[in-house]
Amino acid sequence: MPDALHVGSGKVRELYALDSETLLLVATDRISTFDVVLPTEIPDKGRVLTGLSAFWFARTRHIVRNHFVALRDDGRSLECRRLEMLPVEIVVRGYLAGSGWTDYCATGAISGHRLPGGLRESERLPEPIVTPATKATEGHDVTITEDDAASLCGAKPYAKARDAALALYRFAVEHAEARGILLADTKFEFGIDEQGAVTLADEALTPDSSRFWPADGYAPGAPQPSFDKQYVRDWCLGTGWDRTAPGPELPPEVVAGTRARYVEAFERLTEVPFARYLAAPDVIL
Ligand code: Q0Z
Repeated sequence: MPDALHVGSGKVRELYALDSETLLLVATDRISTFDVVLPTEIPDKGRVLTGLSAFWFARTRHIVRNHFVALRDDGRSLECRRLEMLPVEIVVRGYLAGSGWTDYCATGAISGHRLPGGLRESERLPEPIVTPATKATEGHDVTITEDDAASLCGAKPYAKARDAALALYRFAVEHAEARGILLADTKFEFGIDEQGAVTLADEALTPDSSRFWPADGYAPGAPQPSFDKQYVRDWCLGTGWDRTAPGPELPPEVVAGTRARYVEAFERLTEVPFARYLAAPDVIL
């Protein structure tokens, strides 16, 4: 990236500044499981995630404005407007999974939302709930109440971001369900643009920022298999790996099987053949 300044790294993404008002988000082919980045890459995983983000940005502009500026021809890099980020992540949950299930079991509530008794793991909630979290620089994000999020963001910006997050989630759930994918939960980030407007940022509605489950075989009462990562998780645990770094190298058949699941998610959700995206990424817009 000779003409860009590196400004940040995530576990599987890199962030560059192109000029004072524009950033470049680059999705790599790195994959993490059980919070460990594996030594083996999944070819095109970054392109799948960037293409999916761009797809959702292009189709949800009627719900809320977003930071998207352009897709680069490499298919994995997205130019975006630099925003003043809100200091919380906005998680929307439609099903009881992950830390939501853990919190419900311990307290009967998630992020201050009191839920009916007797719900099972992975069960659909009566209504989607918003469970904001602080952004930890290291370790796990911490779920906070909506009142705490409103104090951190300002009441009006928080209310706008939360309403947008719920509307985005409902839109994506309906789109995905019609294509055989359950969107159990997802995490959004918002910022404030130069005009003071709450704006959707970061990646959106990708398998790395969401739980995608195959609708086929959905059965509450147990954890559901991840649409994209289940093959990697099962194989890694099958080696006897203790979930500490470094993770195991993946054999070629596990790499190929996992790549195929990411590409399948892309094609089901976008209805664009992945080869067409690779040839000309703008077909997704
Ligand atoms: C996103 C992140 C990544 C490391 C900052 N439009 C924006 N304006 C200002 N800041 C951001 C954005 Cl998207 C922003 N992150 C998350 C992404 C690598 C961290 F690729 N941090």
